[in-house]
Amino acid sequence: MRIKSYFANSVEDGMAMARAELGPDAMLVNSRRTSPETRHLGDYEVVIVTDLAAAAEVASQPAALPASGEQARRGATGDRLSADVAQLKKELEGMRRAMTHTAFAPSEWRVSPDASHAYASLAASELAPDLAREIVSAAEARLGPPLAAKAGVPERIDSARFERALAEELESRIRVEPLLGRSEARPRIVALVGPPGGGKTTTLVKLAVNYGLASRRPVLLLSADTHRVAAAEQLRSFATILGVGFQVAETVAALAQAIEENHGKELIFIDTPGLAAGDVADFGGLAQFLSTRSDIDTQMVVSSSMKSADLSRVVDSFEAFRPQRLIFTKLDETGSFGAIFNESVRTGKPLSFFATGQRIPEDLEAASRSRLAELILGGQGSRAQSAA
Ligand SMILES: Nc1nc2c(ncn2[C@@H]2O[C@H](COP(=O)(O)OP(=O)(O)O)[C@@H](O)[C@H]2O)c(=O)[nH]1
Ligand SMILES: [Mg+2]
Repeated sequence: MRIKSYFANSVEDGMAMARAELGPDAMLVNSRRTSPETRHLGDYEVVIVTDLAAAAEVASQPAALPASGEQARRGATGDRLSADVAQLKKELEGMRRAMTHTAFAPSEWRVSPDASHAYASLAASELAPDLAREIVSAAEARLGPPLAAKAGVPERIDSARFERALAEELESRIRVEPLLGRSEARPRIVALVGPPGGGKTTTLVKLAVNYGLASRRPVLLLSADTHRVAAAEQLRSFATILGVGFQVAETVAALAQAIEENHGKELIFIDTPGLAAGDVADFGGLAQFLSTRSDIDTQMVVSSSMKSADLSRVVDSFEAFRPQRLIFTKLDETGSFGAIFNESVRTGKPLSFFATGQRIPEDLEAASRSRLAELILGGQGSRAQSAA
């Protein structure tokens, strides 16, 4: 960028001088009447720039540019002026950045860049705005009362301490229960419900291997998924490969009977049909059965790549099943993990397991608070790793 001041008796004359010296792309960015000290150089000071992008930025400055008697030489380069403009540009850039941040930041916050940056990253993880705000404020409160910061001067806070406080605030709001079964009830009976394609069957098999076969517990896989042809067959093949018991239950009565007959098993997993929101009402019998049996632990399986609003709708549509816990799948398919957090906070349901890929049985993790906080805080663009 080249900036020069020209002094002339009219703006047109000043422009003509500039074009003669700098070429046709010289652009006027500012003109004003000269001060009494510089009047002898001409009636007008005309500030010219040859870089168009810079011109656009400089032109937006309403304030007149400073000039002094010494530098005001007719047709001379305004070295000081350039320095002033550069300084002004820097300040403007800083202000612009601060304004973007404060557009997000609620006014009760300290003037802390860390806080507005934290808010921006939580928002980027798709954490609900009210939760993000609450968490950032709480993290700030952990740092103690604000130091006596001058008005408008950003308060310096210990960034590492603030990040820890932020992670702790996130973690304190996450409930996890990586459990299978209802308290003392034996056998442990787990039913997985959820929309189609969420990963119920895959996750069920992963759970059966990791928590059944791996510790030599007798396992039964029960398919109540008679909605789709071949759905039960998928589970039957897995059962055959794993060498565990398998039964299909066509009706609720058959399901109850299969459970009754297999009281000697330690773990019973029930696979259910994938239901779209509109189908849930058609499965009232199954919902009634699963939600009223005090020995059945019903868990809802949903994909973490769903948008928060859709997730809420889907989870709400399964309320007739009274799922006690949430299993999130496909963490490997998303870069923003806020929806998992939002939904767990909204419903008050604890998180039980995370599925992180298609590999059976490796891609399964017990849900952990620190893991989710880490994904949310460092999650943009990073991928979930498998627990294998
Ligand atoms: N990438 C990825 N794919 C998954 C995960 N869990 C399940 N899937 C895939 O999602 C598809 C549907 O899974 P399935 O278990 O049949 O879903 P269901 O209809 O709920 O029983 C299959 O192709 C699975 O391999 C996961 O955690 N990550
Ligand atoms: Mg299935």
